Amino acid sequence: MEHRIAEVVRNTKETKIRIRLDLDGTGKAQIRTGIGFFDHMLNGFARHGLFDLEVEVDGDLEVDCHHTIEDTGIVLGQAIREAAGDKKGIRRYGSRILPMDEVLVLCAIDLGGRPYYRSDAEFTAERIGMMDTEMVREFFYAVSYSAAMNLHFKMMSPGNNHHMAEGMFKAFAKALDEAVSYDPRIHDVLSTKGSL
Ligand SMILES: [Mn+2]
Repeated sequence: MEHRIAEVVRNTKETKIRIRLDLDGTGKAQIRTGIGFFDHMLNGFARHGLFDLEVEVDGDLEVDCHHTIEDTGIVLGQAIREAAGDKKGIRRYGSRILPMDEVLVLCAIDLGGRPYYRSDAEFTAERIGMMDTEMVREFFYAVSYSAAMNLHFKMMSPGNNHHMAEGMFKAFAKALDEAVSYDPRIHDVLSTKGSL
């Protein structure tokens, strides 16, 4: 089977970003965003989604982490959309309830071509390492509109903020892996419209 790969480069005055995504990888990651905790999250996303992922970001961290994280979400969403291609034969929907110690988080996605983001995750700390916790929402919101996917999170059991963020990234990885995976019974695009 041919690997579904996308490489996206985006350069602005605030950030320079290159992402290469292989949806049919094995979980190899090379991540460098300049934000340690964010690297940790993207590594977990690649590893647990079994995607091969290269992320190089040169962002205006002298301002704060906002542009770097939001723009990485925009580019990752674009890479997901491009790599998924015409979406023929894929399951389209994916979901996962993922535990991380005391935390339990649900992620559900639909690669149906329309963006929507909803999450009830509320963090109690302002920051995890050098990453502002409010950027978790900004990141996933950017991914959802840029990939044109419905993306929902339910924080079923909140707890340690590191566990909450990491649980969300891993649940997203598992849900996306399912949504882009092939079902041999689906020969065309899984939609009554005929296209996604
Ligand atoms: Mn961790």
